[in-house]
Amino acid sequence: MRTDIGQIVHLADYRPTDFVLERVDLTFELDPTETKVEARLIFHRRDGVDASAPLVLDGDELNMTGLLLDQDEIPAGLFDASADQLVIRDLPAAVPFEITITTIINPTANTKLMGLYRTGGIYCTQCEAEGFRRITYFPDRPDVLAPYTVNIIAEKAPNPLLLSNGNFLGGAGYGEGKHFAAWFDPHPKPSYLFALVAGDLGMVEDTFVTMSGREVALKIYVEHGKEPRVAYAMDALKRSMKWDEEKFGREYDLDIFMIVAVSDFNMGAMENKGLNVFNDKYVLADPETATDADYANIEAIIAHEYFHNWTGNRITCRDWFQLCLKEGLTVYRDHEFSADQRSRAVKRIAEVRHLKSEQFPEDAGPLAHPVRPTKFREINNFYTTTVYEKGSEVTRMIATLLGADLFKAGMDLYFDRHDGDASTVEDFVKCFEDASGRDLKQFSLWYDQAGTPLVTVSGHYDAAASTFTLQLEQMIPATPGQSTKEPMHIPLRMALILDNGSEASPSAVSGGELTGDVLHLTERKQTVTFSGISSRPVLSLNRGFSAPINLHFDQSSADLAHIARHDSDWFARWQALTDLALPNLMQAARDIQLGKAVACDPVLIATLLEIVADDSLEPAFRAQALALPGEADIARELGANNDPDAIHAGRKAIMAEIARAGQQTFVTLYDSMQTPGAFSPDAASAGKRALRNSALAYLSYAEETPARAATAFAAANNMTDLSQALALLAQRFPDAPESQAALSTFETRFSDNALVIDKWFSIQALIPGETALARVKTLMHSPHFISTNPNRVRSLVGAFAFSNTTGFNRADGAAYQFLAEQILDIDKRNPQLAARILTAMRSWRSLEPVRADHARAALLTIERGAGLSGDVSDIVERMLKG
Ligand code: 0A1
Ligand code: ZN
Repeated sequence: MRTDIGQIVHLADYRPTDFVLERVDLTFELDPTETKVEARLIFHRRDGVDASAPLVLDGDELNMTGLLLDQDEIPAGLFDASADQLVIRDLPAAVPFEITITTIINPTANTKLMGLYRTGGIYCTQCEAEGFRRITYFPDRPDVLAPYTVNIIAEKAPNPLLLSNGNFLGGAGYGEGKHFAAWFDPHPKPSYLFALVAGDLGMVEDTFVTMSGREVALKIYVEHGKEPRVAYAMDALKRSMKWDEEKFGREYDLDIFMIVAVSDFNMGAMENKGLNVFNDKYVLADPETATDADYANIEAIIAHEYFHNWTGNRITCRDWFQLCLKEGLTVYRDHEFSADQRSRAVKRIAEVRHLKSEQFPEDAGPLAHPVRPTKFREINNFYTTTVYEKGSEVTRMIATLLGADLFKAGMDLYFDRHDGDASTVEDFVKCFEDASGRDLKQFSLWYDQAGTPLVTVSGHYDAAASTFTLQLEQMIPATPGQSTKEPMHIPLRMALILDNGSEASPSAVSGGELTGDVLHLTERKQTVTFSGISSRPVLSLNRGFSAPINLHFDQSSADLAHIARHDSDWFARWQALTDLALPNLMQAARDIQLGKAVACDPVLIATLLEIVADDSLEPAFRAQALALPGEADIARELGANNDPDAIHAGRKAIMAEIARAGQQTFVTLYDSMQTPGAFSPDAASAGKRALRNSALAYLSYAEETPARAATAFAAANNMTDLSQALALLAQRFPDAPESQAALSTFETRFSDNALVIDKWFSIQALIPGETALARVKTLMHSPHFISTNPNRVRSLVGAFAFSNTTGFNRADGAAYQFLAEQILDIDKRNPQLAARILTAMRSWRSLEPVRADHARAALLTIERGAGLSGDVSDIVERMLKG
């Protein structure tokens, strides 16, 4: 057991290690329950470090069987070894020395899926963030970089494949029935990027010729029989490699790039140097089993992990507080990649939807933290949407502030200056300051201040003076540990749209800086006047979501409809529709609570129907327009004291009104948005499917019968259409015989495909209402339920807690208690997974009082749980305190 559980680590306490690690030489003798690891580590004492300073190495649940200094046994009195630390005293002051450590580890018993573990009969590792210390004692921190040699010895028959980072050195037989392989990674790397995979897997290979003409072997390993489902991932990999050369000038730097897909993995994927390990959900796809969303995710995650080779691996983080340095930047890069591969506007809308539904609640609740935190108890709990997605938005704002050319110059400088370094956010920002000459000091507050800024705006047109005046005010809400905030530098892209849809060009601007279309809000309060505006304009503000803020601007329905129809920025059009819809959805929830009839603003209905019927607009954009803000979005806007049942019923009522008004439009769309011929996962075809399936969903409200969805289910020839029809049947008409029949057909047809059975679980976990909890409990006894498989647990328990707003938030609190029991159970095997699912309750304080009391009681049940992990106790305590 680790003894540092509960200790808080502070950014301010950072200091370099006393000893410099020069080289790492690892030998693994693999065995399912007794793997022997010999680590030979060459160190020297850092200049200026006291000769009496001991070498302190991290461990976690380790069992050491040997310890040598320069090949001689170290006498008992000169070291202390516990399961979580090794301290060695009396080491040479001036010359390098070699420490050899032997540990015995049990990969089969490793249910935490950190360190070396078994999945699907193979050996696999996960070392980020602090998993390497579960393999051997080590300075397990990202600023300790060294080249690694890895020797792997294993039984040959079950383990024909022996893989590690870097380039293959060679292999041979090794005694009876065994063989070995040696790998060398010349690029100094931190331990979190170490990987080893051994076992028997199928492989698909290809090659990529880099911009300097080097041929790189590309290999994707999957379970035997799954090779036909790898083609899309391989194609996405080659496109990513090309894109990074073209857009960022980054070339791959080894002879081989490998991806291994495994079925038990705590996260999406991992960027280990030259040997990425993936959750197989983000590798495997074919039309019969993968949805359009799956294809898009595979493309994005393959790209993300590949892009880490430069942003993360070649330039890594000095300490874990700098996590956003690699994650925020790499998410920004994968977002740009997907935008270039697909429709940029639709991609941006999807990003912002995700940011608002996941990151904004995190930033507004007890788990709020800065993009670069200053303290943590358990680093695993900081792989958050704030670090990733808000971190990406901060990078995007730098690009917006500087413009494309200076942003590129800053990135080039960063790669030049810091290649091979373990860097900080300050290093990164300095590159943009040096490349542009712009002072980014105030801007840097985005890294340090948590909370979503609220910008309140009012506008006034003075016809006599031909001026348009904007009053802007920013407020950053208090968050745990940060009660007061400084005003931030907020880049707001904007336009003043005239009656005919054209954009006004002001003759002068006073009271604020406008560069191009970017208005710089830097003060707490600012009044900006635009002169030479000949008629009353409609303000389009925060175009493209240039800043991740909440915007309060009381615009009339007519003005919003004007933007929705005429703005040249598609994102702004979607945003205006959202702003038109939200007050209706909020009012509907209030009306339901008061027992009043729900009514929808005719301007919303007319604008929406006009847009979705406009064939000059991309189908994917129209589908986004039809997807009204979700229940979590409405809850967020309503703020405190919200009632999930009323929100759900109100949203349904609004959808039904739109559906009845637009029934003919939806029938036409449903009939016309077909994608005949062979299935193609391209963005345009996916957009048509999305629009057709939205029409189908609205028609289920207009027609109030499962018939059309049942026909769609029977006719579907791809997983997108099939799963959407099934979800519609199950979630809208749970008791209909058609729905029960479809669920069982689906189960039988895909019973041997784990990723599709995950969908079957999620679809049922999301059936709303009072019966949901009993259904989820029953499903946990299904023969398909595997409590040790993270994807399966997430697809049932996770989907229920995160996304079934009515079922999970039932008024009697029974589902909160159910979750508490599940968290305590999962925590015994896999603390990381338990902690992550528990964050589903992060917004518990904004529930109405009865539910909030039940939620608190469930959190207390967890807090009192025996033997709670550091991961879960960190989350539960912050949730109760914040
Ligand atoms: N660096 C990975 C995320 C990751 C983090 C921790 C893990 O441990 C279970 C696994 C993966 C990424 O950003 O993709
Ligand atoms: Zn990442």
